[in-house]
Amino acid sequence: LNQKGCVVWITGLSGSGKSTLACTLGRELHSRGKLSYILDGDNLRHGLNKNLGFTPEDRAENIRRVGEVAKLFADAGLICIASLISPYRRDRDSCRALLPDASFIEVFMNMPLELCEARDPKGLYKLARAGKIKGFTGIDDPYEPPLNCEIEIKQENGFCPPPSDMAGEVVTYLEEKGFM
Ligand code: GGZ
Repeated sequence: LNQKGCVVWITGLSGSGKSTLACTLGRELHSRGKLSYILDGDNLRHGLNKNLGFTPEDRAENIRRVGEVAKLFADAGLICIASLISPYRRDRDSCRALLPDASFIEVFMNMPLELCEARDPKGLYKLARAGKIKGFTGIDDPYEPPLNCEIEIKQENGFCPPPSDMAGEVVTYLEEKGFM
């Protein structure tokens, strides 16, 4: 019985495809009989983190809480998929430090801002450009790309890989590292 849990931490801009990857990966793991749980930043902000905004301090607290919860799931033997912008390197690194070596798998959705902004699924970039949202990641708040992530997802020949390919890449990594 393999019960070694881990955290798959998906970071990237709003609209970079984090939630889509999280969902696709969750379904793929389920179909392979692996227990997983998705912690999605946007969802958690309706409950656990509803008292937090988007100042650097609030984002740090948001990431810290999700990191602690993710650790609990991993301790319980699950593959915990966390999907948050998590724009600041030090906040992500603090979460990594909570987990045993190799069980924090950072996945960087390295999509160009122009692509995310063109997608603009909720119209938030438009509002940010108009100055109606202040401190929006990628517009007037920084995104610090990982320096040594485990997996980087990016466009190839100008095309975004299909979510099933992205999830497949993560699954292969999890297999190689003995998490499934
Ligand atoms: C970034 C914001 C902001 C600001 C609201 N900056 O793409 P979405 O809409 O659905 O998901 C984003 C979500 C970000 O929540 P996270 O918990 O992932 O952020 S962080 O890790 O930085 O704490 C976005 C929406 O909230 N949103 N205002 N100013 N994204």
